Amino acid sequence: MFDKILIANRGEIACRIIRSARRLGIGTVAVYSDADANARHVALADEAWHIGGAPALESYLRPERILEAARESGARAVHPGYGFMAENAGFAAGCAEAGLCFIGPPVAAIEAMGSKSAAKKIMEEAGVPLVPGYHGQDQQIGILQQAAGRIGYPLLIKASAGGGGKGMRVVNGAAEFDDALASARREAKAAFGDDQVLLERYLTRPRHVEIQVFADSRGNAVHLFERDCSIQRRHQKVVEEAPAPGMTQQLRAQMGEAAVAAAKAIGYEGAGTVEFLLDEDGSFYFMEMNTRLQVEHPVTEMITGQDLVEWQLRVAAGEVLPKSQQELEIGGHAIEVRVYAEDPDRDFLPSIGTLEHLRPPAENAHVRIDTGVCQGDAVSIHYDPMIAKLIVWDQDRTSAVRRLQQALADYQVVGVTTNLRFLASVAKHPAFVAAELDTGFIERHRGDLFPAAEPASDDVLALAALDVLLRRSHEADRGATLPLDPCSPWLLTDGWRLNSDNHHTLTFHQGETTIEVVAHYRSECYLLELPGGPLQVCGELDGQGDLLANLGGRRARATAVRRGNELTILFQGRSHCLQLDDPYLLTDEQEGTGGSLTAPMPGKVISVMVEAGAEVKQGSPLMILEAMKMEHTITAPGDGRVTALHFEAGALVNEGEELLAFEAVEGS
Ligand code: MV4
Repeated sequence: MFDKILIANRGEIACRIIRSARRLGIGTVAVYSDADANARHVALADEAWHIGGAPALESYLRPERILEAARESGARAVHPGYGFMAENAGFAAGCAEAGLCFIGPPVAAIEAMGSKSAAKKIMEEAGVPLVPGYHGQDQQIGILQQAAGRIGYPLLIKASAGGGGKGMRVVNGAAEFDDALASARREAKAAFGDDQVLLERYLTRPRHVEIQVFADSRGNAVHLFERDCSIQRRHQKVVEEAPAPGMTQQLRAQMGEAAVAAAKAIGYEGAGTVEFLLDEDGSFYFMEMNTRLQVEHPVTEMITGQDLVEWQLRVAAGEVLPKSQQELEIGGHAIEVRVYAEDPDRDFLPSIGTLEHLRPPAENAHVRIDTGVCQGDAVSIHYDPMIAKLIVWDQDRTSAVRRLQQALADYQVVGVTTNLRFLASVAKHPAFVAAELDTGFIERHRGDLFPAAEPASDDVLALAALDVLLRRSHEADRGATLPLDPCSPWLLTDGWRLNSDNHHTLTFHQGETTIEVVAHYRSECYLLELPGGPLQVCGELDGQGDLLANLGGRRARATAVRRGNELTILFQGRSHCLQLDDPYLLTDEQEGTGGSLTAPMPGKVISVMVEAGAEVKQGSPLMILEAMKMEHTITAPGDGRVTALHFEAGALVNEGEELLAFEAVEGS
C-alpha cells in the first residue's frame, strides 16, 4: 500500500478521498490554486502544494504542475477524483512515465471508452446489448438512409464524438431524415471536429440505470449493483439512488453480468460505471462506460457498506478485490442529491457569494454530507458551484425518501441562492415518491418543481420582529455594562413614549412588498400587529442564532441570520429573506459595534465582506464578528471608503481594537 498519495482535485471529492486515505494511514498531498488557498481540502491534507492561478486551466488542468508537486512531495500515487483529468489518458500516461501510480484504469481502457462508436463496437463483440441501430464507419448517405429504414422511427442521430446529450437529434419520420442528418453532421463537426454519426431507435421514456463495476489487476471483476440516475436536468444528474426502484433480481443479474462483461472486454482495472438505458419493457441497452469514480458513488457505498475509495487504493496498490461477488449484497436504500449554489428561478445560474451561514443537517447512520466548503467560504466563479452532496439511507425507499425530505428541510444556507427548494420539491413530488422515474421527469413535472416564492407569513414576520426586538434588548443590556451611564434613558428598550403605550414600528421589505409590524411592549412579551391580526409573542435567542419562540401559544423554533439590514428567517424548511429599514436598528447596530468600527467586545472575525479601497454606502455590512455566540455586523457609519482592513476572517480581536479604517465622503 502507498505511504503517500497526491489528490489531483479539489472540493468535496478531494475531501472525500483524503478521508479514506487518512483512515488507511496513507499520507495525503493536496494541490490548490490561488482561489483555494484556504479551502477545506487543503486544511484536511497532510501537505498542500500550490499549483497555479484560480482558473482551472492555470491549475487543476495543468498536468506538469501536478506531476511536479507529486515528485517534490514524494507522493507515490495520484488520485484524479472525477472531472478535471480523471478520464484524461494523456495524464494517466504522464503519471506512469513519472514513475507514479495513476489510481484509475489502464490508459488503454480510458482510450477505448473515449469514442462512443468504438465503445459500442467493443460492447457488441462482448455480447453487451446495444440499442438497435447503426454505428458503422461507412457514413455514406445511402448507407445511413438504408439503416434508418431498418431501424424505423422515431430514431436518434448521435454524434460519435459527442457525449452528455450533445449532438443528439430526434427524427420522427423518413421525410425529415436527410435534413436532420445534414444538420447533425454540421453540428458535430463544429462541436467535436468530427462529423461521424451513429443512428439508434429512439426510446421515448427510458430510465438511466448504471452499474458500478470494479476490477483488479488479477483478472477479477465484480459489480456492486445498480444506481438509478434518471432525474437529470440538461444531462446533469440531480437525484441518484440505489438500488433502482422496481428492479427484479433477474434483471439486476442480467445487467450486472453485462457490465462485468463490458469491463472484462477492455481489460479494465479499478472503479468503473457502465451506463444503460432501461426501456419500459425491461429491455436494457449499453449507453456508455465511465472510466472514473462517479460523483454518485456514495449511494452504492451506503447500500453495500463498502468504501469505494479504499477499494481503489487497494486495487491500485496491486491487491485483490476486497470482496467477491457472492460476498456483496444490498442493504436498504440510499438517495443522493447535489446541493448547489445556483438559482433555479434563473435557469440554474450559478450564485456567487459568501456562505455566510452554513448549517447542514446533523450526520448520522442515515445522513451523510460530502462537502468541500465551510461557513465563510466564498463560492468561486472558477469551479463547479457545488456546496455538498447530501446522501440519505434507510431500510427501504419510502423511509429513505422521508429522510431526504427532512434532511433538505434542515439544510441551512444563507449568503448564496441554492437549489434546496427545488430539490425539496422533487423529493416531495408524488411521482418521485411513487418512483415514477424516467429521463423526462423534470420536464414532465416542471410546473410543480419551481414554486413561486411565498410572501412571508404572519409567523415568519412574528419571528423576524421577535429576533430584532430580542437582539436589541440584548444589545441594550450589554450596553448597560459598558462604561456609559447605566441609568441612561437611551439604554431603555421598552418602547416607552410619553402619553402612549410603549410600542415601536418595525418596517420590513420582501422584494417590492413593504410590511409594517407594530410591536407593543408588554411585561413578559410583545403584542404584534401583523397583517393577519394581533399576535402575542415571546421567546429567547439560544446563542447559536436560533430563536425559541412562543407565537400565540404555539412553540416555534427558527434560525435568524442577520447581515447588515438583511434578515433571513429559516423556518419549517423554508428560507425567507427580509430587509429591515429600521433606522434605530442600524444606529443600534453601529452603537452595538462602537460606531467607530472598533470591536464592541472580544470576539472572532468570521466574515469580511469588503476589500481595502472599496466604496461603501451607509449601513452596508463590512465585517461580521462572532462574540457571545452571537454575530455582530460592523456596518459602514456613512457613505465612504474602506481605506484599510486590519483583520481577516478567523482573526481574534480584543474589545476596542480598530477593525478597519474608514474615510467618509464629504456631506455624508
Ligand atoms: C438515448 C435516449 C433515447 N433513446 N438514446 C442522453 C445523453 C447520453 N448519455 C444518451 N442520452 C440518451 N440517449 C436512445 N436511443 C435518451 C437519452 C437521454 C438521456 C439518457 C440518460 C439520462 C438522461 C437523458 C436525458 C435526455 C436524453
